[in-house]
Amino acid sequence: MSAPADFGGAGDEWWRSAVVYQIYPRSFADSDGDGIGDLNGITAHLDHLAGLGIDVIWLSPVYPSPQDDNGYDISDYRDIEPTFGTLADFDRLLTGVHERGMKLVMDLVVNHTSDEHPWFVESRSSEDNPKRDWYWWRPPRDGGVAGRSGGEPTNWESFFSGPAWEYDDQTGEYYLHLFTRKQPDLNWENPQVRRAVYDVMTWWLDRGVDGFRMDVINLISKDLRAGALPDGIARDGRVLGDGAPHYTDGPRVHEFMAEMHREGFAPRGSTYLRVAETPGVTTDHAVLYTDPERGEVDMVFQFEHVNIDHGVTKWDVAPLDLVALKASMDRWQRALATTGWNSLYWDNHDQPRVVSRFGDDGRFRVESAKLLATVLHLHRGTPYVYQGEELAMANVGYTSIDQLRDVESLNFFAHAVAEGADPEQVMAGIRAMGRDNARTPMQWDASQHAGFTTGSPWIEANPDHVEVNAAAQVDDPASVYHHYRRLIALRHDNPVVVHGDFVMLAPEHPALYAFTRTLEDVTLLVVANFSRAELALDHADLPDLADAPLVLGNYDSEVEPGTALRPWEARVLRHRLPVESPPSPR
Ligand code: TEU
Repeated sequence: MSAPADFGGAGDEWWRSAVVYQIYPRSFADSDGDGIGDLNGITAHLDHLAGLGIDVIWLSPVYPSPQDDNGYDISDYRDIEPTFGTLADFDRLLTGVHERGMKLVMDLVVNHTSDEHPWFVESRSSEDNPKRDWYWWRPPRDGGVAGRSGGEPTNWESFFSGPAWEYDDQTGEYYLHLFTRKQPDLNWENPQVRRAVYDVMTWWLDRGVDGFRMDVINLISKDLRAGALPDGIARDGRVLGDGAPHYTDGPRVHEFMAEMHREGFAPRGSTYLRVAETPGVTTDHAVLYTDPERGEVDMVFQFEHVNIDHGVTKWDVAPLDLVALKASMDRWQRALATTGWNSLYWDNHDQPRVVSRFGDDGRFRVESAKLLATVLHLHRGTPYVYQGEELAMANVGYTSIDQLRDVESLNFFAHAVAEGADPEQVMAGIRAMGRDNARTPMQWDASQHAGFTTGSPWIEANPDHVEVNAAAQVDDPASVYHHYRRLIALRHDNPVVVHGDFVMLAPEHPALYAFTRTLEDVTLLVVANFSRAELALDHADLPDLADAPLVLGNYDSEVEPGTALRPWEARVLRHRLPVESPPSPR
């Protein structure tokens, strides 16, 4: 096992050399046979993560929740969802994590609550309730009929299809929900709301957690500069419009984040990990969020590279354009090169599996999974591994909507089919992009339900678990799991991987992904072949590789340096810069 990241004292940015592992608790490990993952299941598998060399675990939400959006709809911020366990189970998990030298980061979902949260229950009860203003209540728009299509205060479409406003006949007003109707948006304009959020954060930090991943935190400031919330632009004569420009990186967001830092973290004597999930963020805003001088957060999850294969919507899937992917990754590497910091990820619980998406989950599943890991982990930033990514878990190949559980896919299917779309066509989009691809049970072994549960799982395991599973990989040094272990060790042992400057090479090449990382006199060169065809290393951008030793590759058998890359081959090479010859002695 490699040395863990340097967890120095206060003020030390330990997270720069760390690797984070994301757990989606519902799908990780079920200890009590109810078919749903739980905290004790996670505790029982901590050695899987310690064995990989992981530094930090990020737990997707485990709070009490009606589970309309699998826990991203929270009804109590200070307890544990009974299906997942108890606070005592949580404390045991936290102890187990800390005993292994790892850290634990919670998901903080405070753009919205559940509609079953007592705050919202109060808020909805009457127009003069003291918590009325904690959410976004608005009367029907002028000329609109309350509760009828077109009556909504703005034309914004929710992320999960349909209008972002729900009519509530209790008071005859609408409330805003950017996500499902069971996820009303909190009104961050109200200082009491902000205070309540900082109190929740303090409560968990006091309990010993090591930071937060902040869900859609760049959507908390809605644009009120025009007085009322403005309509968004609607494409192709549709009724609903895109509200994103009016709530993404809004006018007060940096003020709120600075206040959160001041109130939540600054008074404490340690360094936490604070990662902001920021859909639609620009590089300019990302620099502001992550500038250490400003102290807002440490890094952001940006979305540009995982939107590369989207058409007009995420469901119109385009083939991977490697040149575009490289251009995007390069842009972000450059933008945060001197100020700020990147998060590096391919997979999470909202994305399809990367080996199916950008790799080859057929004949070259193992090679392409290792290649994708190599390329990502050698960039500058903090890498995130999503559960099962270290095993090369793949998309399911969904053919029927009955196999799906995710509210986003179910809503999209219902809306699209109601609007006259061909169900087969709709399924094609869901098959490629549906979030349930990432949410099938973690594949522990080849047994029934992949060793995830002894009961009946809430969502079926991917049938490929008979081959793709942890038991088959942890003892096999040639496995994808061990490749991840080596990549993590490489980062821990080599400051160039953490801090080195990034330079993209051959940006226009359609199959070669090549770049260097340089720190002082050490240069690493990464060359990766995103194709099934052999690829000669003769591009003019590449240095002479004849005597560049291999640091890490994804094929078992070594080859002579400089020879063509095999299908989906990736090599990390130590590039010796030409040594300047000393002046010759007289
Ligand atoms: O996701 C926010 C988000 O913008 C997307 O990832 C979104 O789920 C996807 O692009 C829709 O196409 C976060 C959480 O990660 C996600 O699981 C939640 O559903 C969402 O916020 C609401 O809390």
